[in-house]
Amino acid sequence: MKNLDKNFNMVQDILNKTEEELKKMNPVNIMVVGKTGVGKSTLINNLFRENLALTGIGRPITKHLRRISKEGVPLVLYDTRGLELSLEVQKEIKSEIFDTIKENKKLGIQGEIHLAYYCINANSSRIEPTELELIRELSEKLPVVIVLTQSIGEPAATFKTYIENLNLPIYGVVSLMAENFKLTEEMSIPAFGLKELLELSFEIIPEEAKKAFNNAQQVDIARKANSARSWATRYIATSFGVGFLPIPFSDASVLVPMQVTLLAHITAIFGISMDKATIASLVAAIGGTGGATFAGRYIVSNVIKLIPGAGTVVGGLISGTTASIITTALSMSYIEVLAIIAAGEKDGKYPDLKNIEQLMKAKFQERLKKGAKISKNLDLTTDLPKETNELKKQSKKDQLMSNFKKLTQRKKSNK
Ligand SMILES: Nc1nc2c(ncn2[C@@H]2O[C@H](COP(=O)(O)OP(=O)(O)OP(=O)(O)O)[C@@H](O)[C@H]2O)c(=O)[nH]1
Ligand SMILES: [Mg+2]
Repeated sequence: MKNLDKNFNMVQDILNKTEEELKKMNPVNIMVVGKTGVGKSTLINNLFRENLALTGIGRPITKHLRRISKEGVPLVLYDTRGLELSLEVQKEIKSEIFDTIKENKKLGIQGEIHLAYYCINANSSRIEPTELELIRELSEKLPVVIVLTQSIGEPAATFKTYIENLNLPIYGVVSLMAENFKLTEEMSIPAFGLKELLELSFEIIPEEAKKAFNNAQQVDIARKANSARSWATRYIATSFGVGFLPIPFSDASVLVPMQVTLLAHITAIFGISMDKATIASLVAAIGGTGGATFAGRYIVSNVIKLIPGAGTVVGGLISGTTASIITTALSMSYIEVLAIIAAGEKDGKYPDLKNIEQLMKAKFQERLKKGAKISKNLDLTTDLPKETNELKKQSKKDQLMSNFKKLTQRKKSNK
């Protein structure tokens, strides 16, 4: 374990592991159907991370179908084009759509298309028979949600009611405005409805695709944080719960691979575009090394000092509780900071690295103190209640005293 202390590059490891996790993640596959200009790309760019319709790699898989994906985002989109053209073309598109659905179905849960958004401009106020036919036929193969795009005011609401009354075999109708709609220089209609679409989609897609969908979406950051928190809590409980044998401080670096796994998995659950520099700042905040090279023992010995009652580094032990306080503080503060970064990223703002480092440091210390407070009745080197240890010490003293007395009495009687 000693060599782990030396030049252990935690940052690169977190990045590699996150990438590995992402590769293992089943992607979520969504088809986006609708005439040109209704707002398919705008919807995609606002619902998912990384301006996918703009920056993703679009590859034509048939004449009228494009497959959009991007490395690091576990999402595959199928975007239609030309639906507004002649009936001839519409027929072609239809057969392309159904062929693609069929082909993908053969690939199993990982490759099949999980959901279709059928986009209609809310201001069109009418839907053509050919579109209705396509929606009906599509619904036989996939769960379909009708998305009413660019919804404004009363006419959009009336159109929604009209569509709902058609009793189509769909999963729902969602009205939305994917991006703030500017009316004048001073006035705009704020975006709405994306969260509703997200929640409905989560109900529809199979369990296997939910993790990827949560990673790819950028609308509900709290949802990402909650899912990361509950995973981390479970991981920590199983790692440091009953059966964890206290480890000597000198072996503290055994905790580092665990911490790498933890941070990488949290990053993968969250779905966030972080580069090496950002992770380095986060790691520097807790390791205090200021660089990418991370020494496992350094964090433990420095962190231990921050936990009241955790004992001293020299010759001490790290109990399950101490390990769990450190790791919980690490994960929870990391998640808090990721949430802040993600919220900024959505608005195209990237926080200053120095600020990230300071924020992480502050959150981490706050969490450590909180953890130590909760466990203030425990001896943090053994996990036994403090009173028990006191009692043990007392009884040891008593025994020594009585032994001493016996000895001195024996000596006296020998005289
Ligand atoms: N403000 C605002 N504008 C929107 C919204 N949706 C669509 N638009 C406008 O409509 C235009 C067309 O939207 P796109 O998202 O490109 O439409 P599309 O369905 O992808 O069109 P094609 O790629 O040609 O099939 C955009 O340039 C926006 O100006 C929205 O939610 N808010
Ligand atoms: Mg488009």
